[in-house]
Amino acid sequence: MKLYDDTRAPNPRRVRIYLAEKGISVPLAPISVMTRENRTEAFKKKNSLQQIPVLELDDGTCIAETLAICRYFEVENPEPPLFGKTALEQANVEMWNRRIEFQLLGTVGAYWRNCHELTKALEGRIPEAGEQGKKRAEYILNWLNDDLEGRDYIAGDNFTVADITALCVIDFASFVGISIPETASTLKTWHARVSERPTATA
Ligand SMILES: N[C@@H](CCC(=O)N[C@@H](CS)C(=O)NCC(=O)O)C(=O)O
Repeated sequence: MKLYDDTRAPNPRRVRIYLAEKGISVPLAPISVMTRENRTEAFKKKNSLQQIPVLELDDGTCIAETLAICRYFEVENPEPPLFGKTALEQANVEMWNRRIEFQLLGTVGAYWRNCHELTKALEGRIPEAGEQGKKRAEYILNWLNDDLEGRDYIAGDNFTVADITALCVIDFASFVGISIPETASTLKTWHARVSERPTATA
Protein backbone atom coordinates (compact mmCIF):
# COMPACT_ATOMS: atom_id res chain seq x y z
CA MET A 1 0.00 0.00 0.00
CA LYS A 2 1.20 3.57 -0.69
CA LEU A 3 -0.15 7.10 -0.61
CA TYR A 4 0.63 9.46 -3.48
CA ASP A 5 1.41 12.70 -1.72
CA ASP A 6 2.84 16.21 -2.06
CA THR A 7 3.84 17.82 1.23
CA ARG A 8 2.88 21.31 -0.04
CA ALA A 9 -0.68 20.40 -1.10
CA PRO A 10 -3.64 20.73 1.31
CA ASN A 11 -5.64 17.59 0.43
CA PRO A 12 -2.83 15.05 0.90
CA ARG A 13 -2.10 16.81 4.23
CA ARG A 14 -5.64 15.96 5.32
CA VAL A 15 -4.94 12.25 4.79
CA ARG A 16 -1.55 12.45 6.57
CA ILE A 17 -3.13 14.11 9.62
CA TYR A 18 -5.98 11.58 9.61
CA LEU A 19 -3.52 8.64 9.52
CA ALA A 20 -1.41 10.21 12.28
CA GLU A 21 -4.51 10.63 14.48
CA LYS A 22 -5.23 6.92 13.98
CA GLY A 23 -1.60 5.89 14.48
CA ILE A 24 -1.53 4.24 11.03
CA SER A 25 1.67 4.30 9.02
CA VAL A 26 1.46 4.20 5.21
CA PRO A 27 4.50 4.63 2.91
CA LEU A 28 4.37 7.91 0.98
CA ALA A 29 5.05 8.17 -2.76
CA PRO A 30 5.95 11.80 -3.54
CA ILE A 31 4.33 13.43 -6.60
CA SER A 32 5.16 17.08 -7.31
CA VAL A 33 2.11 19.09 -8.35
CA MET A 34 4.24 22.17 -9.11
CA THR A 35 6.29 20.23 -11.69
CA ARG A 36 3.09 18.57 -13.00
CA GLU A 37 4.19 15.01 -12.15
CA ASN A 38 0.49 14.26 -11.58
CA ARG A 39 -0.27 15.14 -15.21
CA THR A 40 1.58 12.17 -16.75
CA GLU A 41 -0.18 9.35 -18.63
CA ALA A 42 1.15 6.89 -16.02
CA PHE A 43 -0.51 8.79 -13.18
CA LYS A 44 -3.72 9.15 -15.17
CA LYS A 45 -4.09 5.37 -14.88
CA LYS A 46 -4.16 5.74 -11.08
CA ASN A 47 -6.62 8.66 -11.02
CA SER A 48 -8.22 9.78 -14.29
CA LEU A 49 -8.69 13.26 -12.77
CA GLN A 50 -4.89 13.35 -12.21
CA GLN A 51 -5.15 14.73 -8.71
CA ILE A 52 -3.67 13.71 -5.37
CA PRO A 53 -4.05 12.17 -2.84
CA VAL A 54 -4.38 8.66 -4.24
CA LEU A 55 -4.16 5.52 -2.12
CA GLU A 56 -2.80 2.51 -4.02
CA LEU A 57 -3.54 -0.86 -2.45
CA ASP A 58 -1.18 -3.83 -2.71
CA ASP A 59 -3.25 -5.35 -5.55
CA GLY A 60 -2.95 -2.11 -7.56
CA THR A 61 -6.46 -0.82 -6.80
CA CYS A 62 -6.42 2.96 -6.51
CA ILE A 63 -8.73 5.10 -4.36
CA ALA A 64 -8.90 8.84 -5.06
CA GLU A 65 -10.65 11.61 -3.07
CA THR A 66 -9.42 12.53 0.40
CA LEU A 67 -12.60 11.61 2.24
CA ALA A 68 -12.96 8.28 0.42
CA ILE A 69 -9.41 7.36 1.46
CA CYS A 70 -10.09 8.32 5.09
CA ARG A 71 -13.36 6.36 5.10
CA TYR A 72 -11.52 3.29 3.79
CA PHE A 73 -9.26 3.36 6.85
CA GLU A 74 -12.12 4.23 9.24
CA VAL A 75 -13.88 0.91 8.52
CA GLU A 76 -10.83 -1.14 9.51
CA ASN A 77 -9.71 1.21 12.31
CA PRO A 78 -12.83 2.60 14.00
CA GLU A 79 -10.99 3.93 17.10
CA PRO A 80 -10.78 6.79 17.78
CA PRO A 81 -13.89 7.59 15.71
CA LEU A 82 -13.09 10.52 13.42
CA PHE A 83 -16.38 10.37 11.48
CA GLY A 84 -18.60 10.33 14.62
CA LYS A 85 -20.17 7.34 16.36
CA THR A 86 -23.93 7.76 16.68
CA ALA A 87 -26.23 8.54 13.75
CA LEU A 88 -26.48 12.16 14.89
CA GLU A 89 -22.71 12.55 15.35
CA GLN A 90 -22.06 11.07 11.92
CA ALA A 91 -24.62 13.37 10.30
CA ASN A 92 -23.05 16.36 12.03
CA VAL A 93 -19.53 15.46 10.91
CA GLU A 94 -20.79 14.94 7.35
CA MET A 95 -22.67 18.25 7.40
CA TRP A 96 -19.64 20.18 8.60
CA ASN A 97 -17.18 18.47 6.36
CA ARG A 98 -19.33 19.25 3.33
CA ARG A 99 -19.77 22.85 4.43
CA ILE A 100 -16.02 23.34 4.81
CA GLU A 101 -15.27 21.61 1.50
CA PHE A 102 -17.92 23.34 -0.59
CA GLN A 103 -18.15 26.72 1.07
CA LEU A 104 -14.51 27.29 1.96
CA LEU A 105 -12.23 24.96 0.01
CA GLY A 106 -14.22 25.61 -3.17
CA THR A 107 -14.05 29.40 -2.84
CA VAL A 108 -10.40 29.52 -1.71
CA GLY A 109 -9.59 27.16 -4.58
CA ALA A 110 -11.31 29.51 -7.05
CA TYR A 111 -9.11 32.39 -5.86
CA TRP A 112 -5.99 30.21 -5.97
CA ARG A 113 -6.71 28.95 -9.49
CA ASN A 114 -7.85 32.23 -11.02
CA CYS A 115 -5.85 34.94 -9.24
CA HIS A 116 -2.71 33.63 -7.55
CA GLU A 117 0.76 34.40 -8.92
CA LEU A 118 1.81 30.74 -8.67
CA THR A 119 -1.02 29.56 -10.96
CA LYS A 120 -0.64 32.26 -13.62
CA ALA A 121 0.50 29.72 -16.24
CA LEU A 122 -2.86 27.89 -16.08
CA GLU A 123 -5.12 28.28 -19.08
CA GLY A 124 -8.58 29.85 -18.96
CA ARG A 125 -8.20 31.84 -15.76
CA ILE A 126 -11.13 34.13 -14.92
CA PRO A 127 -9.92 36.78 -12.42
CA GLU A 128 -13.50 37.91 -11.59
CA ALA A 129 -14.38 34.35 -10.52
CA GLY A 130 -11.31 34.31 -8.27
CA GLU A 131 -12.13 37.66 -6.64
CA GLN A 132 -15.72 36.52 -6.10
CA GLY A 133 -14.36 33.33 -4.46
CA LYS A 134 -12.15 35.40 -2.15
CA LYS A 135 -15.10 37.56 -1.04
CA ARG A 136 -17.23 34.49 -0.34
CA ALA A 137 -14.36 32.79 1.55
CA GLU A 138 -13.99 35.87 3.78
CA TYR A 139 -17.73 35.85 4.45
CA ILE A 140 -17.60 32.11 5.31
CA LEU A 141 -14.66 32.59 7.70
CA ASN A 142 -16.73 35.17 9.64
CA TRP A 143 -19.81 32.92 9.54
CA LEU A 144 -17.78 29.96 10.82
CA ASN A 145 -16.38 32.11 13.62
CA ASP A 146 -19.87 33.06 14.79
CA ASP A 147 -21.23 29.51 14.49
CA LEU A 148 -18.30 28.00 16.44
CA GLU A 149 -19.11 30.07 19.55
CA GLY A 150 -19.53 27.63 22.49
CA ARG A 151 -17.97 24.58 20.75
CA ASP A 152 -14.40 23.28 21.04
CA TYR A 153 -14.44 21.55 17.66
CA ILE A 154 -16.08 22.11 14.28
CA ALA A 155 -18.72 19.36 14.63
CA GLY A 156 -19.17 19.42 18.42
CA ASP A 157 -17.25 18.23 21.49
CA ASN A 158 -14.85 15.90 19.70
CA PHE A 159 -12.04 16.32 17.16
CA THR A 160 -13.15 14.83 13.80
CA VAL A 161 -12.32 14.83 10.09
CA ALA A 162 -14.25 18.11 9.85
CA ASP A 163 -11.52 19.71 12.00
CA ILE A 164 -8.83 18.17 9.79
CA THR A 165 -10.52 19.56 6.68
CA ALA A 166 -10.97 23.01 8.24
CA LEU A 167 -7.37 23.16 9.52
CA CYS A 168 -5.88 22.24 6.14
CA VAL A 169 -8.19 24.55 4.20
CA ILE A 170 -7.65 27.52 6.55
CA ASP A 171 -3.85 27.08 6.47
CA PHE A 172 -3.99 26.84 2.67
CA ALA A 173 -6.22 29.93 2.55
CA SER A 174 -3.67 31.83 4.61
CA PHE A 175 -0.90 30.68 2.22
CA VAL A 176 -2.84 32.06 -0.78
CA GLY A 177 -3.60 35.36 0.99
CA ILE A 178 -7.00 34.82 2.66
CA SER A 179 -6.40 34.96 6.42
CA ILE A 180 -8.70 34.46 9.41
CA PRO A 181 -10.10 37.97 10.04
CA GLU A 182 -8.51 39.77 13.02
CA THR A 183 -11.90 40.00 14.73
CA ALA A 184 -12.68 36.26 14.38
CA SER A 185 -11.42 35.38 17.87
CA THR A 186 -13.42 32.13 18.28
CA LEU A 187 -12.03 30.79 15.02
CA LYS A 188 -8.51 31.86 16.01
CA THR A 189 -8.81 30.06 19.36
CA TRP A 190 -10.05 26.91 17.59
CA HIS A 191 -7.20 27.21 15.06
CA ALA A 192 -4.60 27.44 17.86
CA ARG A 193 -6.22 24.45 19.62
CA VAL A 194 -6.09 22.14 16.59
CA SER A 195 -2.67 23.40 15.42
CA GLU A 196 -1.21 22.40 18.80
CA ARG A 197 -2.08 18.73 18.25
CA PRO A 198 1.11 16.79 17.43
CA THR A 199 -0.56 15.40 14.30
CA ALA A 200 -0.88 18.88 12.74
CA THR A 201 2.69 18.61 11.48
CA ALA A 202 2.19 15.16 9.93
N1 LIG B 1 -11.67 16.45 -4.29
C1 LIG B 1 -10.29 16.02 -4.31
C2 LIG B 1 -9.43 17.23 -4.64
C3 LIG B 1 -7.99 16.84 -4.91
C4 LIG B 1 -7.13 18.02 -5.32
O1 LIG B 1 -7.62 19.10 -5.69
N2 LIG B 1 -5.82 17.81 -5.26
C5 LIG B 1 -4.89 18.83 -5.64
C6 LIG B 1 -3.79 18.94 -4.57
S1 LIG B 1 -4.41 19.57 -3.06
C7 LIG B 1 -4.22 18.45 -6.95
O2 LIG B 1 -3.94 17.29 -7.18
N3 LIG B 1 -3.95 19.44 -7.79
C8 LIG B 1 -3.22 19.26 -8.99
C9 LIG B 1 -4.04 19.34 -10.24
O3 LIG B 1 -5.28 19.45 -10.18
O4 LIG B 1 -3.40 19.31 -11.29
C10 LIG B 1 -9.90 15.39 -2.97
O5 LIG B 1 -10.57 15.67 -1.98
O6 LIG B 1 -8.98 14.59 -2.92
